[in-house]
Amino acid sequence: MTALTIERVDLLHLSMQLRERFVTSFGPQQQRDIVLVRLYAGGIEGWGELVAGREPVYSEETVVTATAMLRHHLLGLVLGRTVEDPRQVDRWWRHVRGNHMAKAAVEMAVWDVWARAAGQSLAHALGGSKTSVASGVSVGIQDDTAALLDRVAGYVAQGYARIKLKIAPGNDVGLVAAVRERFGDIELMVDANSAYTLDDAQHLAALDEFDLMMIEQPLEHDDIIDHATLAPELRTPICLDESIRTPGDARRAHQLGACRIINCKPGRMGGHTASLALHDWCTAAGMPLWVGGMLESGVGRLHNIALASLDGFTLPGDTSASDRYWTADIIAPEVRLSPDGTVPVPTGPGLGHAIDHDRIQSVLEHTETFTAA
Ligand code: NPQ
Ligand code: MG
Repeated sequence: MTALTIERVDLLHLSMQLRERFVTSFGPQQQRDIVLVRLYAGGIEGWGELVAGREPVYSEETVVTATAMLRHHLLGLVLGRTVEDPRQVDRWWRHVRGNHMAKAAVEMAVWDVWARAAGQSLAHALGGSKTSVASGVSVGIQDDTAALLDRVAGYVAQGYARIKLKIAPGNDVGLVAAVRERFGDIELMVDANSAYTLDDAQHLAALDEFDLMMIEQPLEHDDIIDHATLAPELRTPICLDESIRTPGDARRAHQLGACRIINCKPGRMGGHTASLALHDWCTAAGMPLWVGGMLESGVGRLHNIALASLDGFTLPGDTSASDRYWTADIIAPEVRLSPDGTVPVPTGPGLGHAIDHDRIQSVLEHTETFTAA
């Protein structure tokens, strides 16, 4: 493998409107501030996406903190460096704590550039062999039950492999009952994004009769102890999202019995290398795993699909089609759902779809450029 020297990094600041409001227990989202990383190495471009939100609601990282970390601490550790293997990148910033989303945005761009240089798809470079990945869809909280049933009907008709309902106190058991009643035995799960406490254990146990695949992150974002207390109170398996930031978190959660399933988001884990480590640990432990989503543009979406092509991602991901979130995505072609509820894993070099530069221009706010000193 040839060595690539990282010559330049551009941060492209985009403002993209969601096609519809997405309401979770964090509140409503209508727009995403997306920062793309365009990394040049050996004369080749690689792309990554910062998945932090404008507000620190999903995690403490935001677009402002993550871009500050990139400017002041992280980009200086990559510019001018030579990569033989993208697994080296994690070691360059081993003395920088946390800030996984900021790190992932660059680390994943390095994986893309490296795969392109090797003439391989990113999926292949990561060790994936699936040609398509089962895809679910995450449905936000709606104004009323009728609106939710309409939304779900549309996604079921498109063929999504499972439906995930966002829940919060006051919008939970009744919604699940209504969806079960109308759609029968579809693959169904819920995500609470930390909206409950241990005092709600009895209430959450009322979900047991609906045979949900899992309940995602019912309790605090940074807590695995209370999840371990809750787990035996529920028949519904607990899946952890926010609480799992390292492979060690997964091992400890498993040891305590805090979860039976894990959602892997490469942004939350700090990139593909850490996600592969989580994947390998889960495979060895027999822990079902799937790839989550952060309302990504096409760049982050294609990264998630490439990762989901590994065999250990055994459950459908939040790897929805571009049109789930965007009226026009920034890649060509866009990601499309097949009638069998999967999305294809691209086979071309790197991410495998072209970047739509005209679309990027139309949502671009400004660009910052960093070069090796
Ligand atoms: C989850 N995503 O699994 C997240 C939550 C989420 C697809 O359900 C801005 C940025 C708003 C990231 C809202 C899905 C967000 C966000 C929700 C992530 O928990
Ligand atoms: Mg979640």
